[in-house]
Amino acid sequence: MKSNRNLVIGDIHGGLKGLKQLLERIGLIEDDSFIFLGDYVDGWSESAQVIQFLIEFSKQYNCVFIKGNHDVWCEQWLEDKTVNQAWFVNGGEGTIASYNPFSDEDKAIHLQFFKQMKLYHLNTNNQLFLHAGFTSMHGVENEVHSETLYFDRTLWEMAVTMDKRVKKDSVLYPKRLKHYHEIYIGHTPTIRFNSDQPMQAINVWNIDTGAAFTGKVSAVNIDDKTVFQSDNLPKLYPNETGRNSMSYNSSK
Ligand SMILES: [Mn+2]
Repeated sequence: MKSNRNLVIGDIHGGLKGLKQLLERIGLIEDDSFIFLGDYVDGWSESAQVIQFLIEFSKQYNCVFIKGNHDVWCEQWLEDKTVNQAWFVNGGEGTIASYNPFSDEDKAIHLQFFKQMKLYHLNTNNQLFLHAGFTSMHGVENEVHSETLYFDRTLWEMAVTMDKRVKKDSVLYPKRLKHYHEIYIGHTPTIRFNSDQPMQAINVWNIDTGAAFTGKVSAVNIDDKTVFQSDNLPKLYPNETGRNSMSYNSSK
């Protein structure tokens, strides 16, 4: 009997059907632990329902929830009705609609759930989990602007283009990568790099396999690197467009 699996799950973007299918394929075991990398909302039609599901799920399983940029926007709306314009055109409009069946009391519970999300998580094996990336050469604790943790793409761009001949003891080796055994991120869809699988570059693992667009919701077992995936989200929501109608260059 397998026990104590540690699973990291990438961007979900309102695709509750993808999340449920993924969890079925993982085959849940009581002792499983989960780290979710953020961006629970904005895309498919079930954003509020994803949050509701995760609130219930976290009562049964050990979970860490990281906050993504889309979650920050949704939290702001739940807090004081502020509608960020970048949010509205990148899925926020649909997320607001998904909250129609929810009472003010439900929304208050969801707001507390968003507030409790972490910007990063570091486990006892020196594995770092965050939504997007960081820029400080001294590590996440020294990031000047906390927004960077959920907006940065430079960490991934650096890792994925890095010359593999640069060894860890070289002065050229990026100092950012030296602090952590492994770094797990979402935010930048792997489908932009022509892959619907989680990607590894140096010690950075990108688990956002494009669920908001044409890709899947994915999980990786961080101990043995087993990959689990849903079907492609457009197949699960055949009458919807997700965020595919929005051009990637204008998307956040
Ligand atoms: Mn995302």
